[in-house]
Amino acid sequence: MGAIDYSLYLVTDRSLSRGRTTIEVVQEAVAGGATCVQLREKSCGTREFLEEARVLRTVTRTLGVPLIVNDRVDIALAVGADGVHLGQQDMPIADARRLCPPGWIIGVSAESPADAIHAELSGADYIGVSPVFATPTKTDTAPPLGLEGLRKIRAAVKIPLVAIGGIQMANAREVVRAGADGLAVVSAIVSADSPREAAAALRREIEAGRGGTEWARRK
Ligand code: TZP
Ligand code: MG
Repeated sequence: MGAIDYSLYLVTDRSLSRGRTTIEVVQEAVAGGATCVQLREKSCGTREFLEEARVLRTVTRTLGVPLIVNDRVDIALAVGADGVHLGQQDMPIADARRLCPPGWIIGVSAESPADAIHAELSGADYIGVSPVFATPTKTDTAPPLGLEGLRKIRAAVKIPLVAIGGIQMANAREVVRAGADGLAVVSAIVSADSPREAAAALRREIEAGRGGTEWARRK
């Protein structure tokens, strides 16, 4: 996989998908403009997670978007995903790097500039800036960083930043303007009446935000 387009980074959540399957939501969201998909499963067993990841691997390959697996290096490796996303309590980057094939994407969640600097020095490919805003989707988070916290992390590292937490239409533009390379979104897409239209609308906001980015793009 070449350079990843993090612009609109869909993070799945079956419990918020209003009865639609994760596969359906992904197909619709990518049709609308999602550029990257992370499979995030917090409650199903390993076997079910693996089976779903395998189907999603085929689907994302057909759709031409990268597949990142949340938390589980083993599942990501087993299905030939493009990479893994690791939180501060998950496997350290150095261990994941040793296990994974060359060119694999490793994303790391950072809750502070110190986390972000550490992740960059450890060889992360991108940082999930988490959370930017408070969100009911995930409540066991560090205090929200806000746009100011995002700006501080932007100033501290050079690798791509994907902002997550409470991102929706009303704030997407300002999050991009504060320095995010991409927006990671759960509920604003998976719970929308139309994930396709929600993704398309968010993409328009991202492009609008890029028209007035405070930070020179570093890529
Ligand atoms: N990590 C930090 S906040 C969050 C995750 C997985 C959930 C974001 O969900 P939403 O619905 O986009 O606010
Ligand atoms: Mg995790």
